Amino acid sequence: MSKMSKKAKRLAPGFAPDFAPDLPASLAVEQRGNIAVVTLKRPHKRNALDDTTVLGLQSFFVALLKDIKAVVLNGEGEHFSAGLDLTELTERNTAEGVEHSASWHRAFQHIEFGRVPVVAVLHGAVVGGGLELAAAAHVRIAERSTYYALPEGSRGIYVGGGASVRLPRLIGVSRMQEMMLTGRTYNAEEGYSIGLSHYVVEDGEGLAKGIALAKRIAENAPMTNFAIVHALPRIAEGDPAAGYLAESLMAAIAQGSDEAKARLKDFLEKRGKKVLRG
Ligand code: 1HE
Repeated sequence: MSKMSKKAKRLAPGFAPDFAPDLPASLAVEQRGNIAVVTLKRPHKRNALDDTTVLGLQSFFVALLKDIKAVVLNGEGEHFSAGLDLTELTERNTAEGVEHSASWHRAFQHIEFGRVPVVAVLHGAVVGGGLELAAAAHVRIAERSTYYALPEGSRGIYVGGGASVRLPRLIGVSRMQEMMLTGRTYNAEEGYSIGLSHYVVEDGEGLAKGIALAKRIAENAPMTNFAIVHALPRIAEGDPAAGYLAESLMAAIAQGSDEAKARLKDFLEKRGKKVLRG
């Protein structure tokens, strides 16, 4: 077991053995009865999702103990997540780009089609890959500070963490196209009205609401939750595998362009625009 996982366990006493295997420092887990609360813990980077964090999420959801009946996912600091860690994107070739996108798909599949329902508690920026992560959860609660955007368009890249499949389910293809084309941001209330969240709550109240909903979900019969999580989307929508493959290919092709490289360099060297509220 790594040093980091020991640290995560020390921070959250009462874990069953192997409850949080190999968790990176960018994730914290706390068990509250039959609920697990997972926190993105990279606030100095606005919870940007690097490979280590994405793999850590996958490990956590794969290894979930039997007595956990629902998970709450949230983020520390001012923002839920600033999306993909752009420092990791600069020098990938096309094959590496496809694999990178596929690795997000695998990790987020373990959230969407894991053993238990997941409630995401959102605040601040929920942008790019941060929105893709939120979309993999089953219930979304937005604090009033939440804003949503898909800045991939302005960075010269394309979504790669499942948004092509999951976001149209929530808001429709047309709204997603418009968001990406124009760089539009939606605030918490607007996001609620178009289907990005199921609830809007006051700032600071999201976690309590998330835990309350998770406890309610945990009371359902396990097979009912299994059917809702695993069967319902497949019955309603068929198999999205072709969508993920097409997204990985498009993400890798877009990332490989000189234009993308120049724009990512601009952000990392502080010339690119931040994703601010509309
Ligand atoms: C980052 C990232 C990041 C912040 N990757 N390092 N995502 C974006 O295009 C969003 C980019 N981020 C922003 O627009 C802003 O950071 C925020 C509006 C979210 C927050 O602003 P602010 O003023 O609170 O923070 P900051 O000063 O911009 O950032 C603090 C630090 O976090 C700074 O690093 P530092 O070393 O200078 O302190 C930033 O560089 C760093 N940081 N966001 C890397 N995203 C699977 S495909 C998915 C594709 C995408 O997700 S594209 C969308 C990427």
